Amino acid sequence: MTRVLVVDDDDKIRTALRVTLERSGYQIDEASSGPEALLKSGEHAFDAAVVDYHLPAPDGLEILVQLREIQPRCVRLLMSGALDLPVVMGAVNRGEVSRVLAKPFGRQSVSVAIEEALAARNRAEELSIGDRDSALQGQRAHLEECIRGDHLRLALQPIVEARDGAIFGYEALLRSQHAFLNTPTRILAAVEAQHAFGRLAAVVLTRALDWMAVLPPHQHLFVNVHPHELGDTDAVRQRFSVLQPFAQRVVLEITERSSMLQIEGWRSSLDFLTAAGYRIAVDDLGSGYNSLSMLAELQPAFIKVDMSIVRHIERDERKQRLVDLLARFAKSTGSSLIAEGIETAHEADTVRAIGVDLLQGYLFGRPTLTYAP
Ligand code: G
Ligand code: MN
Repeated sequence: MTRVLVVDDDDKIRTALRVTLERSGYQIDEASSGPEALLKSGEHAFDAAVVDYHLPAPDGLEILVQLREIQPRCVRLLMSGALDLPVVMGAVNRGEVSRVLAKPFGRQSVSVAIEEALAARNRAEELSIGDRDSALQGQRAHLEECIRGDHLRLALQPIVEARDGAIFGYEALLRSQHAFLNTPTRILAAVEAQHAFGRLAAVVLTRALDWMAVLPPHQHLFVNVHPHELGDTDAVRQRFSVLQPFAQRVVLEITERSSMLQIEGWRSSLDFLTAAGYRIAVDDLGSGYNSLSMLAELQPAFIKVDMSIVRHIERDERKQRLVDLLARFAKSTGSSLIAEGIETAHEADTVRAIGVDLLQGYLFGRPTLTYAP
């Protein structure tokens, strides 16, 4: 049943409205003041509120503005006299009021106005659901086009040895030539919304295979793996079979940005991958996510310190202490420490002196779509 809150300080008008509206089949609650109205709107959900403008403060408009916050779906009708027109027009234009009942009004016109306002609300809600559906469908079409249409590439960024600058390998970074899904963030958002992590992963692994055919045989390829790809171990086994001949030279970078440890099946997938010869890197360590537990759980062969810790490390003793701690942790657990996002010689010199094994960043090379040794 449609539930209506009637607010007026005039007892006679309130009672008259109750009688009329009850006759039209509504359930009525009454309030004689703003505070009482707001109290009731905290207790029950109303479909509509019919409020007199002329009330001792808060006036009818102020009540409706607050009601919009408390119950956004409740349609708001304001009863007002002709003299209030300028104020009331502003409120309608700002969307604070759905309908105005200009006094004096006939009894029937109140229920007609309520019905019209409710119908308008329902139409608007259906339209917005329709909008959301068609946006999702458009996104699905774009993603499909992006994946099937061969728009995805892996750019290579060098990772060099700290001791002599020799190229140890490259990180493969997703790039897109699609007109709309043209950044990694947009692609990942679409993949997440469309539950298409496995499909993206399959494309990435195929592109990674292309690079393995190009890279010199002593160099490594670091491939970013999204935790959501790891939920289905059988699918993982199948997808990675194309890269199997190169497993010893492929490092899988896993970030804790999306909380892998909560994904069921990650451990058996990683057990399979490490048994197959792939090595694991913990990515973005220090970026503010829960990566310490990843270090404890994964026993990674590589640890990548996030660029936020590398930035201006030469001026910051605490950052130096932190990297020193990680360098000693890496040494004692048999893993290699990589510093990411190095942009200046100062940063490179500082992390090298601390004992970081491998360096990556614009200073040594930007990601490029062509192989340039
Ligand atoms: O999360 P992950 O570490 O995989 O992200 C690497 C990102 O950092 C890539 O988008 C890459 O283009 C970017 N990047 C690589 N080197 C540098 C650098 O030296 N400085 C900055 N600002 N970004 C970098
Ligand atoms: Mn990475």
